[in-house]
Amino acid sequence: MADDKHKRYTVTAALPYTNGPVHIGHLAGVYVPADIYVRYLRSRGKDVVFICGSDEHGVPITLKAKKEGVTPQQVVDKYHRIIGDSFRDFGVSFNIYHRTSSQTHHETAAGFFKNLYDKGVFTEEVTEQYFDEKANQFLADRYITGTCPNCGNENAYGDQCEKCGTSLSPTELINPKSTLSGDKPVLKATRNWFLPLDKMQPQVEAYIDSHKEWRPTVFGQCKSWLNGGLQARAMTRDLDWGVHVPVEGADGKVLYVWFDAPIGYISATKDLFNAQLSQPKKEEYYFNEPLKPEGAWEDYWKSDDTKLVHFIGKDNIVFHCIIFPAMLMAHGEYTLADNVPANEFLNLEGDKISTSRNWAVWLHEYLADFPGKQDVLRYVLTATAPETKDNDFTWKDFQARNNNELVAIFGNFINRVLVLSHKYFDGKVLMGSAFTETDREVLTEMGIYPEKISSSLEHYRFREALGEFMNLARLGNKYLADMEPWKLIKTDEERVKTILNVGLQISANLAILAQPFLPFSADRLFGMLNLESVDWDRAGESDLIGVGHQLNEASLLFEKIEDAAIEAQIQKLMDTKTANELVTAPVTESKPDISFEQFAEMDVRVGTILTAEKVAKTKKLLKLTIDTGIDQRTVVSGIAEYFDPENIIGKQVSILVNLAPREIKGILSQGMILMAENSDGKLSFVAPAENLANGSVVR
Ligand code: B3M
Ligand code: ZN
Repeated sequence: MADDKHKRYTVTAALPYTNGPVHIGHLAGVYVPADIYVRYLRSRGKDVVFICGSDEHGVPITLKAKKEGVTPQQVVDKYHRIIGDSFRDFGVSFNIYHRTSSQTHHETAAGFFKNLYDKGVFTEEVTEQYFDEKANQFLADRYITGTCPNCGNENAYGDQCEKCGTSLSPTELINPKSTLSGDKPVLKATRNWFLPLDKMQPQVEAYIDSHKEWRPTVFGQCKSWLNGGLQARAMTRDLDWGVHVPVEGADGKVLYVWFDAPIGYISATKDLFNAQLSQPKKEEYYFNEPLKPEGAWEDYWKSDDTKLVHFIGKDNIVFHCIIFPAMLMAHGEYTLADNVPANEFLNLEGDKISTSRNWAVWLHEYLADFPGKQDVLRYVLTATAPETKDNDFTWKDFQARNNNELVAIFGNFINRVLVLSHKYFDGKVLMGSAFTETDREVLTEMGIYPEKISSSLEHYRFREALGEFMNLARLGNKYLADMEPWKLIKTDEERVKTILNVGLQISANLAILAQPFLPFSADRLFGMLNLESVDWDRAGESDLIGVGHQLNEASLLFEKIEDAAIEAQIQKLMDTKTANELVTAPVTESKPDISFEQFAEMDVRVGTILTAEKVAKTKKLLKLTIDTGIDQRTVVSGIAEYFDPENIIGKQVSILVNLAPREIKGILSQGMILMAENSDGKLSFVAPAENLANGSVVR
């Protein structure tokens, strides 16, 4: 499909906050679809730059630094490295992975602000902002938590409720609390610069309305913002981590992180081109460097024949579709995004992915557990991509898609074609008897796929595109199964040559079409076919491999993933859940002090349970006989819901022996067994760590 309007592409992927590593949600939501799109364009020979980098400002980073007792710079240095490595390892083929703490970015962002400032775009307003008197500083939105006025979530942030997604301003929170001191913040006057989105609404609205082709989820979210009426938004903050506001009287203020971050795309593009001539800086990542003259970055941002596409997650929609375009409009020289294919969220085993609760599959951990299986994850995340609604990642589904799709369909087809070619013809590509009707039909059908897949990709329907790719593999698989060359070889070798030739042409086509989705496997497949990688525009041809061509050794493209590997992952998540429950469990309040004498009045001994039986007609009670070392006595204990009588006989326990006897359900209970109980009622015996003589004193 020719896109004649556009000469070049600028594709951006959201800049991840460098306050933690990246997980499957990031990959599924933004980076895999963006990479598929870019690899496709490159394979079509398009002029494209793929831009990303670390978002190193913003309050989450200062919060993290505080928590870890290090500087914000140390935090971003650490995660910039981890995140950049993960992207590189998963084959996310940015031209540059930049960072917003770079000098280029500080200059670019400050320059952009100054440009708008000089044009008189901003309104200056003195407003009351929350101030923490104990910490003696203004509180950025993220430093304030409170109850969401929309859904009642008690842990909403000053800028957004993560539970219901509503964006908020700190003063809307009910019961605001400073996360620095825990105190209720006070309002204090401060001057900041606002982008008058209210006045810009008509232009922004016209822009959005000219893009009815956007995903309904994206377009819909924009319209609902617009219908709510845009409001002026502060573009500066009272904070000391970020890009300093480059105007008089702005000491102690930095640019709002959502003002500076999207400009990061521009800074990165600048450095991408400029670094070709100067030496690339070590701390940045460069892949696929295009060689263009210095200054060419402007073509990628300021010409109408550049197609700008932002890949983001749904929580970033307003910033990319409304605020950033408004900034670019106010500046006047820039192109606006042609599309913003935002994804919905990916959940993990039925629960929202969460960095703070460690409920995630971290990319670096995945790679350690499944070395070499980047494409499997890329495949699964694309096949279940949350394009139209939130979706769920489960390990069982991951295993099933690997075993039943990648291994059984794509891998199996390739393996059969290659192994048979080696077995029968020493890996030589041959042609025997003429194509049959079936051969021709299959080759014709094969020829339709590239166009179908292109169309899906150009409409940002990556799931659908991958589905079509697999359908071509299915076609190949079925062809082989129907032709049964392994049987025919005994009677008609010439026919088998032709069948394998057809199979190899399909394989070469699969290699081309796999490139955007499964880049590692596509490379390996090209290697086995002994072909240089082939451009997309040749896909569909049925003579990609000529007669006489020698194939390379075959090896399995994909391997079965066994139950044990999946169970280990599920166990890891269960352990996380348990750990979280322990941390979050509310602790009951402490009791008033007692004297040592009061404590010493209790006579607690080590005893052993000799017999245990349920007390008839009760749910909770067990009747126990305990050897206390002093005597053998009966104790009625309310633990029947947690312990089966037969399992506790012989166990050592701690028993309060001088508790006044009392009658329970007609049984005289003489003492009490000590139990530890957590907040959800789970019980555990309090017993010596190793067996001691009955009657030993506990004190
Ligand atoms: N860092 C938010 C996020 O990671 C933000 C994206 C910036 S894109 C310019 O969700
Ligand atoms: Zn809410």
